[in-house]
Amino acid sequence: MTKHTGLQNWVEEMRGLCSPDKVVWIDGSAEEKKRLEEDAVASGEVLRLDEEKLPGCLFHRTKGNDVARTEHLTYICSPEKDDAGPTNNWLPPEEGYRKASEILKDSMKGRTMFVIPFSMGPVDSAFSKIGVEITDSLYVVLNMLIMTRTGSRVLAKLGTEGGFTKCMHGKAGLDENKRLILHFPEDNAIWSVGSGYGGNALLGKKCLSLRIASALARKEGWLAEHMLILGLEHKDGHIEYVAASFPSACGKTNLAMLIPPEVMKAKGYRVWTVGDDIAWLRVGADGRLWAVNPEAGFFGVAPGTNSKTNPNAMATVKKNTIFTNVVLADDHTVWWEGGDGEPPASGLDWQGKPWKPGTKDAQGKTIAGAHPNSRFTAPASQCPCLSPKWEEPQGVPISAIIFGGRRARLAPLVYQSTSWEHGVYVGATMASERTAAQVGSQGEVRRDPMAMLPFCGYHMADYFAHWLAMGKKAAKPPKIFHVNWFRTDEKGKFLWPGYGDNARVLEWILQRCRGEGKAVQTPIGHVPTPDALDLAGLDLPADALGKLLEVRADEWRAEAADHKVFFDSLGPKLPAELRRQNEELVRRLS
Ligand code: GTP
Ligand code: SPV
Ligand code: MN
Repeated sequence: MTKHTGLQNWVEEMRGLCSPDKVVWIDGSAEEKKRLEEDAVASGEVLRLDEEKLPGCLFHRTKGNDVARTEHLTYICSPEKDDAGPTNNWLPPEEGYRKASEILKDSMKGRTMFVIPFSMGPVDSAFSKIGVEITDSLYVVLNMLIMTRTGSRVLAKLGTEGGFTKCMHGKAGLDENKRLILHFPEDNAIWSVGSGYGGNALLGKKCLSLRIASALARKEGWLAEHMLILGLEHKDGHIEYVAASFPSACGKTNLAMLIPPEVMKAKGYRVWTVGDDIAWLRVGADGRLWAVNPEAGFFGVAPGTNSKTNPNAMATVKKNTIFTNVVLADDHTVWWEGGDGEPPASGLDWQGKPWKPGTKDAQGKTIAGAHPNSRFTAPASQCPCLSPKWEEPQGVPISAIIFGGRRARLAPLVYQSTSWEHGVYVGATMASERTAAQVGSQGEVRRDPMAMLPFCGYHMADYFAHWLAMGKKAAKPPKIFHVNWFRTDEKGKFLWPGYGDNARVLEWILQRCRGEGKAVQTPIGHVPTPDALDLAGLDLPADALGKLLEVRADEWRAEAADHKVFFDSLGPKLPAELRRQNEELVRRLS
C-alpha cells in the first residue's frame, strides 16, 4: 500500500502491540465501502435501514456508557504540565503511552486492524493535514469514510517522507474504566482507547482538527477553531462569510444550514454552508482571515432536527447516512424526539429496549426514545445548500466572527464588540449551560472560552495571547459579535424563535460590518436599537424584544466579577490586555 517506511514501521509496531489476526489498509474505493458495510452488517455492528425509505443508510447503537465525549478522561500529554494549562487534564507522555499500551496489549486478538489514511481538508490543498487512524472498529471506519477524505489518494500525497498524525484507536472492550483519550502534541500523535463514540473515536475530528491542530496553529501562526462557516448571499448575488463558535449542541449545524424566513428571502437572502463544526483560519495576502472546513461530512445532533427547524439537514440525511442511538422503528426507519412525524407505534429505544411513545420509567418519568446526544453522520456533498466554495483550497474570507452560548439569562440576543481586543475578551469569557454532548451535570453554566474549553490543545492563557496576536497579524480582521438564541422568560420559555429567524440577526451583523445598522453603545458593547432588527412577520410577545436586548448592569457586574475569577484561575500567563479589558468593563458598569 505504501513505501513510507515511517508509516510502515508504526503500523508494524501497533500490530505487535495489539496482535490482530489481520491488517486491512483502507483504499477509499466504492467497492471497498460496500464490502465493509456488508461485514459490519454481518457482525451485527450496524444494521441496514429500509432500502426504499432510507437508501444506503445504516443504524448503530453504542454501548450505554459510551454516548458522549468524556472530558474527564481526555488528556493533553505535553512534556510539561504547564504546557497543557489548568483547563486540561495532563499526564506525562511516558505515562500516557504506558497506560494506553497496557490496555491495548493483545486487545485485537481474533479481529481485524484497519489502517485509514485520511486528509483533513481537500487532498490537494497545501493547508490540509494528513492523519492515519488505526482502529479495530468497523463503525469508526464507516464514519471516517464519510467525515474525512480517505484512502489511496491520501497515501499518494503522503509519499515516502510526508508528515502525518499517528491516530491509534482501540475499542479494548469499550470498558469505561479503561477509557482514555490522549493527545501528544510534541509527537503529533493521538491514542484513544475504550470508547467507540464520535468525538472520542473519530480521531480526525476534535482530536486532530482541534486539539492537535490548535497547538500546531499556534506555532505556525493560524487558528484551529470550533466554528461553523456560512455564506450569506445578498440580492445582488454577493456573498459574505461568517464563522461562529458555539459550544457543543448549541446550534452550529442549525445556523450553518439555515433557511431564512419568507420576509428575508423576499429581500434576496440565502445561506450557503461551508462547514458546521470546525474552521481553520489563516491570514490571507489581503489581510483578511480566510476559513477552511477540514471535514467532509456532518456529525450532527439528531434530536430537535426536523423539516421545520433544519430542512437542509433533513434533506442531507435521506441517504448514505449512519444514524447512532436514535429510535429504531419496527419497519427499519428511524425517529428521534423533535424529529419529523409521529413517533413509531412501537420500536426499540437507543438502548435497544422495546419502546413506544409515552413509555415511563419506575419513577413515572417519560423515557426518551433517542439519546439526547444521538447523531447522524452524513456526507457534506448531499447538503442542498452546500457552498460551491466549500472545497476552495484557500477557503473563504470572513467578515464576522460570532461567539455564542446557551444562556437563559444575562446575555442579550446580539451585541458587537468595540475592537479586536474587546472581541477576544468577549470570546475568552464566553459561558454556556452544559448539554448532552458531554458527560456531566446538564444545564450547569460553565466558562467555555471560544467554545474551545474541551478542545484547546495547550494552555488557555497562551491561546488567548495567540488570538490577540492574530488580530495584529491581520490588517483587516473580522468584526467580533456575541449572540444568545437561548434567553428565556420567567416561565423558562425561549424568548427568541431561533433557527431560520436567526437570519434577522445575521443581517444586522453584516450591516454593522459595513458600517451600517443601528446600535446603542452599552457597557458590554453595541446592542441593536429596538428598530434595528427586521422583525417583519414575526409574532413576538409585546415585551419580548425589550427583554432580548436588555443589558442589566447589576447582573453584568456579577458576571464581570466572575470573569476575573476565571482569569485568576488561569494563572500568571494571562495576557495583561485581557485583565485591562476586565477592568474597563467593571469601570463602564459602575
Ligand atoms: P455539536 O455538533 O455538538 O458541535 O452541536 P451544534 O453546535 O452543531 O448544535 P446543533 O445545531 O446540532 O443544535 C443543538 C440543539 O440545539 C438541537 O437540539 C437544536 O434543535 C437546538 N437549536 C439549534 N439552534 C437553535 C435556536 O436557534 N434556538 C433554539 N431554541 N434551539 C436551537
Ligand atoms: C461536539 O461535541 O462538539 C461534536 C460531537 O461536534 S463530537 O464529535 O462528539 O465532538
Ligand atoms: Mn462540535
